[in-house]
Amino acid sequence: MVLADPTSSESSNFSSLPTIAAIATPLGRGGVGVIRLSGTRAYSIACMLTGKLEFKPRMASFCRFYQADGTVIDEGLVLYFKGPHSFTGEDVIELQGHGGMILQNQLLARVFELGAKQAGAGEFSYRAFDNDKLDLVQAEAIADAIDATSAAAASSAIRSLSGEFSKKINQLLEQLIHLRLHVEAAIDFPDEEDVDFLSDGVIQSKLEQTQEKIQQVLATAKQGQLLRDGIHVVLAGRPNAGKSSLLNRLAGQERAIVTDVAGTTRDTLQETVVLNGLTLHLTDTAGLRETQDTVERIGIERARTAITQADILLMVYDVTRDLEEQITPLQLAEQLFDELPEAKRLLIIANKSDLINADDSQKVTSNAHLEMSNQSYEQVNVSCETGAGIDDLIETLCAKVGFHPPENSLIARTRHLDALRRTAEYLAEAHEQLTVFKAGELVAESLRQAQHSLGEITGEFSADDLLGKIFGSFCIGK
Ligand SMILES: Nc1nc2c(ncn2[C@@H]2O[C@H](COP(=O)(O)OP(=O)(O)OP(=O)(O)O)[C@@H](O)[C@H]2O)c(=O)[nH]1
Ligand SMILES: [Mg+2]
Repeated sequence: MVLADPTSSESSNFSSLPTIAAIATPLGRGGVGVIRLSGTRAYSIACMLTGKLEFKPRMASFCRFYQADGTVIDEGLVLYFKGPHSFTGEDVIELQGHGGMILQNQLLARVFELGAKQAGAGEFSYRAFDNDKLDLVQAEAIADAIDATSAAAASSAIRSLSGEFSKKINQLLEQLIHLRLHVEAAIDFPDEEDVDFLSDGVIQSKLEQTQEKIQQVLATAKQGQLLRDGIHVVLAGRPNAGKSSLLNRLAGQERAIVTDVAGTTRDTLQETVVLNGLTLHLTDTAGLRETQDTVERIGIERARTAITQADILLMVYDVTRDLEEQITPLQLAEQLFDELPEAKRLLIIANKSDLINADDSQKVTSNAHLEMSNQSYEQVNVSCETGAGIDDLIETLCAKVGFHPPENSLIARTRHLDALRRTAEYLAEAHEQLTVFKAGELVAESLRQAQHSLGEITGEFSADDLLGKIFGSFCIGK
């Protein structure tokens, strides 16, 4: 997408930007299809397209849409939003015709003929951002609401869109600016009336309050990021352990082929499910073993790649066999990673608990953790056959990634978490400069950087390439 350079004189005068148009509804058949236009020529294009001389803002007008030679392309409604009271802040026209691809494409071609240009990905949202109709968090929330994979993620995105998350960030920014003013004053007027502002404790307590607030927002944002992105869970283990059966159990349908032949799964297989509100991107993999079979070897290679990319790895083993065999699930994990992965990334799944008798069952049940190399690995006992233990597994997974969304959660992205973490680091630096070194200038500098990092979230300070990346990932027509 070609974005206008926000620093150029053109962007401050959007009348020089081309009028853009795009189909805003999904491609394909539908009762209604919407084409959206934004820019100074949108209104005149609508007049030329329909032969009407006037449209009243925010009123629907029923019209025919004409080709240059006067033939009718389609008929439908024209909606006019006069800038700056529109989504983009520019004049916006919406053409609501019928939802067939041929009709929509003909109408769009005619709109181009009349002077509009194809909108790039996210260009409508970018213009809204550029004209201060939305901040960056809100623009991202539109994309997140559309792409949401769960109801909770969608409603969180809508809350962020309405500005709730931005409000939290802006309150923090205000707090920070206030703090900076205090510090700057303390530097400029040292020992005024015999009071050393840097040491009188006021700045320190204000700084600590801000640090506490950042941690609260960070915790909310972490939940929002999990809601938005979910987690990548890879199912690995020896052939026949029941990995594909587990995938099917979690998916609630027969997605993967299950047989008693060891080596059934050859390729990796993905399925996305939402369980307890958390989106799990599951990957079933080929059973890990030495093999001469070319196809199986490629499958195992793919399994290894998937395993290293997992947020959480489920090492599935067959309780009736594997512990008696040479290799435990932990030894297998160690082989895969050359060393054991962090305990928080690994969960041991003891499968086929329905096949063991009561005595052995006790042994397995008490085995809630596996110990190796001084680390303790959590284990969940399940039966993919009966479904026993599956709820436990889901709860353990949520707990492992710290997922417990509050009632009114807000959607957030990794980008926001990174910026908040950096802000927290600069504040910690400022705290150290203040309390240990009593270095006023350095406190001021760390606070300035903290404010800068925080401002990146709402787009107050954002580099052009970051904006291009964010808006470029939106779909056309947004
Ligand atoms: N009794 C019992 N059988 C199970 C259970 N889970 C899986 N099985 C059986 O174990 C066999 C292997 O299951 P799969 O899910 O194909 O195992 P896998 O780990 O995907 O195997 P590969 O794809 O060959 O690596 C099948 O016959 C399943 O029906 C369970 O909890 N209890
Ligand atoms: Mg399988």
